[in-house]
Amino acid sequence: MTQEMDLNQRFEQYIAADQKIEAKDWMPDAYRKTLIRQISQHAHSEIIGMQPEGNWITRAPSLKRKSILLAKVQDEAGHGLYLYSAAETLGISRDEMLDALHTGKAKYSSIFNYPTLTWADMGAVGWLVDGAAIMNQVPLCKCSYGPYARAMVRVCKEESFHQRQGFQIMLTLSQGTAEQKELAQDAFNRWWWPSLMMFGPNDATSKHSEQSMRWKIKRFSNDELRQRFVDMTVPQAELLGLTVPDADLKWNEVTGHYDFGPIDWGEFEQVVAGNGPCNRERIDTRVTAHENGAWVREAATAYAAKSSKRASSQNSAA
Ligand code: FAQ
Repeated sequence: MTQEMDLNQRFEQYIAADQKIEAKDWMPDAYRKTLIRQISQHAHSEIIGMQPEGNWITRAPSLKRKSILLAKVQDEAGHGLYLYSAAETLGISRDEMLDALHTGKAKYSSIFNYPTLTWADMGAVGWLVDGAAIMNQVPLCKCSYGPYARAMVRVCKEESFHQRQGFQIMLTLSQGTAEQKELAQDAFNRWWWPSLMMFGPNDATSKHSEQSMRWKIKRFSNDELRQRFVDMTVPQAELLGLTVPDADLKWNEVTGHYDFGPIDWGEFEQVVAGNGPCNRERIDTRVTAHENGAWVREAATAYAAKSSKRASSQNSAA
């Protein structure tokens, strides 16, 4: 009991001193549990997030756009892998995490349950979804858990490239024909509110924020980050010549921030509960891809077993 108290005290000292907690360090069960929850949800979001954009690889308007989109979608797969690896350091296996995703027990970001209807959606997703992801994830580079914080550094660099390529698609469309500008506006209209929902429930109802901020997993609350995102994105929309789909949006001289209209939390809850426009399709596609990849996993396991047998027989011969 006293030993646990000492360990806890040391853990708290590390957190207070902004020192990283590493995989082999003692940590409270609840800290471990919430990290597994957040990191695995984050990993699931990255790999499910490949689907809405993967949908447009075969229909990109040029070879250049196709290769850029292909590279972006591959980056998201890589982010999933770093994050699954970071979560594994906490003592959960990749199979357990994937099983939770496939059986609907684990969450992933609500944003990926919306359809990508036109090419302009590739612009809107890059600009808004990756933009929101960066806003949320840059502070995670300073998360108290070392393996998560380090994974986020590379993820953020790549997300920042993704955001710029999305903005560039929006810029091209909004400076194009009237029809192209209309496509950009339509995509903006459909992705704006779901992007604000990505930051999670408002501070009054967010159940994990307070504790996660105390542990320095999260550095800012959901509402703080959402507000920063609005403040950053509105001038970008002006530059594009697009209209933010919010009649209540206005600059507030007193606070120095944009005021924005109410978020439809009913819609958010429905999407998180599995009833969004594409929830079923996303999981079905993921499960099918996993099943189709069974032979690759079996071959890789057999190869690894053979290699380690060869290595151990060479060792014993030497
Ligand atoms: N969707 O108490 P809080 C990307 C859940 S990656 C679904 O506020 P917390 C890259 C939450 O899990 C995007 N569920 O929770 C990309 C919790 O449920 P639980 C993903 C949501 O953890 C771009 C409950 O509501 N990014 O975009 C959502 O303190 C383009 C209560 O919420 C991350 O995961 C939501 N939007 O704060 C890829 C970043 N929001 O677990 C492809 C890391 C909340 O009790 C293409 N995660 N919930 O069952 C975080 O920063 C946090 O986990 C939050 C939520 C901010 C998402």
